[in-house]
Amino acid sequence: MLDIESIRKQFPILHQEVHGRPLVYFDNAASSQKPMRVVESLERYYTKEHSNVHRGVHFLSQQATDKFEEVRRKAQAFVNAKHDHEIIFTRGTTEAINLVATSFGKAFIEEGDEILISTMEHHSNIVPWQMLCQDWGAELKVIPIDESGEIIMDQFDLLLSGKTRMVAINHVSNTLGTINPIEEIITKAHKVGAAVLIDGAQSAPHMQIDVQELDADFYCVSGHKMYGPTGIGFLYGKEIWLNDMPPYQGGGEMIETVTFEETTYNALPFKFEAGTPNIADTIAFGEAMDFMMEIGIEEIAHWEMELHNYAVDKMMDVPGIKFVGTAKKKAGVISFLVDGTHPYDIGTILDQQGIAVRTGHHCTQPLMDRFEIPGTVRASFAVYNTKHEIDLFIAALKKAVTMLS
Ligand code: 7TS
Repeated sequence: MLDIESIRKQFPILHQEVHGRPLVYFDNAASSQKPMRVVESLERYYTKEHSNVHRGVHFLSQQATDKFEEVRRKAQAFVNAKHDHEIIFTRGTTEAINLVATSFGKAFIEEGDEILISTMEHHSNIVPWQMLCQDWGAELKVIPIDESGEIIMDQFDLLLSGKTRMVAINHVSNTLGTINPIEEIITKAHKVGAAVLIDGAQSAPHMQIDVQELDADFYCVSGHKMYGPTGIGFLYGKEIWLNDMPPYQGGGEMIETVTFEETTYNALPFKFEAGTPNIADTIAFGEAMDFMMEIGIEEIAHWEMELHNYAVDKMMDVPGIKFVGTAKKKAGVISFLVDGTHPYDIGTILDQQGIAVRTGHHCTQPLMDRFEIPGTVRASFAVYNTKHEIDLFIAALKKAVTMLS
């Protein structure tokens, strides 16, 4: 059993009032809050440890380099990558996907090739592929989903072919909470010679990931959804792909030798990390991964599922409630609508009662079109949330529905 109260104590931001009510933070899929050890790491770094990395012989530079590179090994362990040089630090999931779409595109995509994504992708896992298709004359194909928010696997089988070069899919949908059958998708994609990129923005904060067992070619995460700082995340890429992909950006760090006539590139991972990296946030991200590992990812997943089931059960009593996303396998995300009300109005009245949820299309506009809705209200959980908070949320939601009907 997790001691949620002692976990909550590590998050000062949770202990405040909003509009005169205790804050209930249920917007964790957008970004999670930070434990003190992450905040302290940032302060320590800037008050005692700052220096540039990979270039100085002096003490501070070497210490910063050691701490920075230690996080690469933590990230390697976090997703169980085979090599630490298969971890490329990026600003987050969005930059990781753009890196792959750009570099993989240059190396491997030709006119007539196909890229497969699903209906439930975040814009970050749609737009980079559209740009790749425009650049190289490839075609974007979309795997449909059913009413419950599950991928229709028969349709996936039909769309997959010898022309498919890349299947890019989220592990967990940020809007529906669906956990996708990525094991099966990866196995089938590999049979036709396609690579698979998994958008792990919503899975890495909530479930154990093993990229070797999955046999994923690329896996992308965002630190700020994993109790870490904003502006840092990473791309896992199989060495065999990364070695054959050209650099994403040019500059310092990513070179071996430079003359005006010719430049040769550095080895992995530095080939993909041009310029001074985000040192402070990377080191603090290491603290966030330690925080998760020390609690235990399985325990986090288990508690969030308990919160999810408790909330769904209580929400059934709310008049006119309609859940959007009822897949058999789900993570701690609940999207819903209430008959006769607009999501924005529900969100605003909840906010007035101290409850932070997200409303709108959640950067999944094509998914909203699929369900023919303008948006949803979304409550999403983290390890520090409690059943008491869900009770406050339900009471506030019932009040909102009464006010609006
Ligand atoms: N992919 C998924 C599945 C996401 O949920 C998000 C962010 C991203 C990619 C982009 O991550 P970033 O860290 O690079 O911005 N999702 C959300 C959300 O649901 N609400 O706000 C951001």
